[in-house]
Order: sequence, then C-alpha cells, then structure tokens
Amino acid sequence: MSLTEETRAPAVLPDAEAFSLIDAGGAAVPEKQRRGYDLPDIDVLKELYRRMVIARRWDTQVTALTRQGRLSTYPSARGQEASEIGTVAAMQDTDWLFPTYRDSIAVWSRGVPTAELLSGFRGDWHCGWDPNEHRTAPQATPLATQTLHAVGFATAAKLKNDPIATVAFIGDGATSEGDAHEGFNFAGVWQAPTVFVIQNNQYAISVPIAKQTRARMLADRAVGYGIPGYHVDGNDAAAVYTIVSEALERARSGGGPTIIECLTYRMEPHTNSDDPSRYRDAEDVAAWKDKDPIDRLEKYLTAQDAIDDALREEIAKESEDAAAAMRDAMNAEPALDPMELFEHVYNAPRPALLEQRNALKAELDEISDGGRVN
Ligand SMILES: Cc1ncc(C[n+]2csc(CCOP(=O)(O)OP(=O)(O)O)c2C)c(N)n1
Ligand SMILES: [Mg+2]
Repeated sequence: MSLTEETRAPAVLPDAEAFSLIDAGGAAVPEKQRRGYDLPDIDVLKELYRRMVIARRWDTQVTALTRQGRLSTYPSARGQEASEIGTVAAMQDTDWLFPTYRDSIAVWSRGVPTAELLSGFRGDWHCGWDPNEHRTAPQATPLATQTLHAVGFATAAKLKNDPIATVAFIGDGATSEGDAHEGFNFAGVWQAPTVFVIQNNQYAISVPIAKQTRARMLADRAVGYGIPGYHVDGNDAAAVYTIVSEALERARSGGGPTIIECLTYRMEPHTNSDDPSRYRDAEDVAAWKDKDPIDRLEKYLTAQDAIDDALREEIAKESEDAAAAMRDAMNAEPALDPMELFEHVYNAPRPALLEQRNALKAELDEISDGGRVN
C-alpha cells in the first residue's frame, strides 16, 4: 500500500510558543491567544489543584523517608505536578498508564496504595501492585521501553475493538533512545491509540536538553512520524489537562496517536543520590520556582473566589493524612522471603535460574541451621 493524501498525516510543525491557558502569574491567558480552547470548568480546576497539593506533600514525605533510610532511592517529581496530575486526571479508569520511575505521584493519583507503590524503591518487589487492577503498568527504569509496551498494548486493544487509550510518559533524555523512535514510529504506522507525554524537565541526570538534540523542540519530532504534535506549558495544569483530554478522545475514537511535549523543570536532584549544584545554576532553579504549577493555579482560583480557607484546610488535612499513612506503612518491617526473587521471571524457569535458586536455598538453609555463610 502506498501513501495517499488520506493516509499521510499533515506536515504541520507544532507552535514554537508553548500552549498555555493560565500564565505563570495565575492570570487566564487572553482569549485570542488560547487557539480556540476554553479553560476547563472551575470544578475540574479545583480538583487538579487538590490532587497536585496532596501529591506534592506525598512526594515530600517519600524524600524525607529516603533520607531516613526507609527507602533506598526516590526520583522526585516536585515541580512537575501539572504534567503528572494534569495527564492522569484526563484519563478514564479504563485507559492504561505506562509510567517511568519519575512518575510515582501519577501512579499514586491513579489509586495505587502507597505501600504497594513504594515497594520497588524500598528494595522489595519491583512492581508491588496488580497492574490489571489499576490499569497501570510497572514503572519502567530502562529508558523508553515503556513506549513500546504502550504502543503494543494499545494496538492489541484496537484489534479487539476495545475503545481504550494508553498513555506513555517519557523523559526528554529518553527520547534519544532507539526504543523511543520505534515506539513513535510504530504508533504512527499502526495508528495506535497512544498518547506520548514527553516531560521535558530540561535534564537527563546532569545532561541538559541542549546536549540531547539540535531540534527546535522535542514536539517537532511528531511531524516526522506523521503524528500530531503539541508543545505545552507543562507547569500549567489547565493546559496539560485540555490537550491530553483532546488527544485521548482522538485516540479512543480511532484518530491515532499524539505526541505532547510538556515543558517543565525538575526542581529536586535527579534522585537522592545526585548533587545538581555540580551542573546547574541556582538562578535557573529560582527562575523556575516563579513558574510553580501549584502557586499559579492557587492564584487563579483565589482570584475567581473558587477557593477559601475551609477548602485549604480540608486539602491540608488530606495531605497530612496521606503523609501519616505513608509513614505508618513504611515504618513497618515486612517479612520478606528472599526466594521470591525468582518468582515471575520466566513462565517456565530456565536451568541457569534454577541453579541460582537452589544455591540460594542451600545457603539460606545453612543459615537457618545456625551455620555461617562466608
Ligand atoms: C536504557 C537506559 N540507559 C541508561 C539509563 C540510566 N539512566 C537512568 S535515568 C537517566 C536519565 C533520563 O533522563 P530523562 O529521560 O530526561 O528523564 P528524567 O529522569 O529527567 O525524568 C539515565 C541515563 C537507564 N535507566 N536506562
Ligand atoms: Mg529529563
């Protein structure tokens, strides 16, 4: 089959200016700059605000527990709440999320219980929850692999006439991986119902975006794959929610994939084992603090008289309850069975794995017999 005007996607580059509905000062963007979009309903904005505030408290508590040695590692999403929560708030329960290690607050916002979510970061099970129950895949650490999972899953759903969409989060640095190219390309070819949300938080650990690409912006890649591309202010929850909602609707109704670049900033170190003062300026961080996603939505809602002290207190209480529940869950010592390490690796265990399993079993038996392992 050769490409016809019908099967070929229009060659349109996304707008250079990031799409925004509420600016950094908390004011609505003038109507003539909104490209025909309205702001979401005030109740939607209040819900986005509530979920972002609680998510930030949750994220702060995980970082604190990491410092206390309760978790081995944690990649914080502080500063990225609008991209994370704006995206998952636009999803239906039946849609599937394919997250990365960065996206814990999004996974939590999908309803995965804290203890199950943090089990991998604590060094227990890699994926402590049931993906089918929450329609949320395990958090991918090998960069960009989740794009392939999301496209494969979406294509299978399409073949079964199951009207769902998948969302794959991906970092700016991970778009340099071959898997990202394969994911984007086959999504275009198969018209998979997948929405790729590139969180351009400016860094891949210490490597700035300028060392990843000469392209004007990452959203420009979309045109080369024949996929609609959007460049969005990733600190504006209203804008992220609006564009992701539209892309998901298009995907579920047979319109194929979308690539959305959310321009944001990683406020914290890459993980608790990183020292960003070695590679980025404090002024840069301060400038992004002025674009904070929660502050701007709070300012907008306050100006609209949509938020009062009673609501602030209610949200603060919910946040503290979530943090307290996390402390309780993480301060409990689960009894772990080291032999579980070998579960669910292969459908039929391979000889080399069985050998390792037996060796560990023998060592553990020796310990329980009072013997010493050297
Ligand atoms: C295939 C692969 N190569 C290298 C790594 C090591 N690594 C972990 S995170 C990271 C940076 C990724 O940056 P980005 O995609 O921008 O995501 P962010 O951490 O900023 O959310 C790298 C290189 C990895 N996890 N997987
Ligand atoms: Mg990054």
